[in-house]
Amino acid sequence: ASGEQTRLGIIGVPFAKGQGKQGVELAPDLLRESNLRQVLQSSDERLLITDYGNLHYAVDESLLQQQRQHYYHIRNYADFMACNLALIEQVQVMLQQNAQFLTIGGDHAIGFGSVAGHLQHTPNLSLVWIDAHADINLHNTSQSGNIHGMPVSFLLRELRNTWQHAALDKVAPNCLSKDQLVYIGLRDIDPYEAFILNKFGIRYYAMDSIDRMGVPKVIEMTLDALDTQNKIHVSFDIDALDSNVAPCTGTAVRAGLTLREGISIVEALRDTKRVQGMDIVEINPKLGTPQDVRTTVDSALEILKSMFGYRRSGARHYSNLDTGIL
Ligand code: 5AB
Ligand code: MN
Ligand code: MN
Ligand code: MN
Repeated sequence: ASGEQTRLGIIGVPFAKGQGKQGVELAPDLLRESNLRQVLQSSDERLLITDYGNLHYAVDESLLQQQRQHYYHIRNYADFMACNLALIEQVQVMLQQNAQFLTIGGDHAIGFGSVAGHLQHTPNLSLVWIDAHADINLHNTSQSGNIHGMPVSFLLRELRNTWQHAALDKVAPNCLSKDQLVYIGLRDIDPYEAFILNKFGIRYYAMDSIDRMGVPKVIEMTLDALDTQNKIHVSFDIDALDSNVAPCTGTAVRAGLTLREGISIVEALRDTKRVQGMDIVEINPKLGTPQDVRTTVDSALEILKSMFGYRRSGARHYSNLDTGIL
């Protein structure tokens, strides 16, 4: 019955200029070739999937001027902003036409546009950022100049004024409040990022918290912190997973989440029935052997199917199985 279908929109964002390594731009098409659609569809027959293809953007002169005048010390600011402006629009279109959306990166610089677009459609939003890194550098605190380490700083109300030349109040007037953000999986936080997290009292469950409390407790505390009226955005950086299950990523850090822990987290978030948007980012098929690529893509597919319906317990929607055999 069409009444119970859930529409899911998918956009690929082959953006690689948030960091220095070629290859992340290949991930959207690689996931498609790896049967993403069929994997999701077989995890829940009620999904009605629309693939919007890959995002295109054009850089205009005013952004180049912003870059030259104010943000010349970070790499590819104009491309970053142009891509994210397009993504902000695209996410709103997808949410007008679908109940949920999935953004496939690309590097994590696109987390800004994906969440910002979501916020423009749904101002009361909570964000769960699953990552080895906090991605909350400012243009003047980043050691690398790589903008994939900065997207969260564009989203938070409390940090808006640090990007005073970016016209954020015009391009993304709705922003996230710090108490509606929770990080999970961190283990490589830059010193100034730690300063920001502590100054604003941002909640983060780094790997030591997972070790001490385990995933169920961390999830419980995460969900306790988030407003139960809010929709949820989950931004999943594949480098949150341990490099033995996700070797192909640009900034791999060892001793990360097991695949089971990753799946548990995503299943628990899914069970809230409040997740409305998700990103999967930083898969780089140019790093590692063909076997490494297969391992990384398989892990990503496991994470995605758990988010969009698959249950290890076998719990599922049965109507297509009720064919009269029993
Ligand atoms: B990712 C680092 N903090 O700013 C920086 O993969 C790494 O999206 C950022 O989480 C990693 O360059 C960004 C050292
Ligand atoms: Mn990240
Ligand atoms: Mn990361
Ligand atoms: Mn990374």
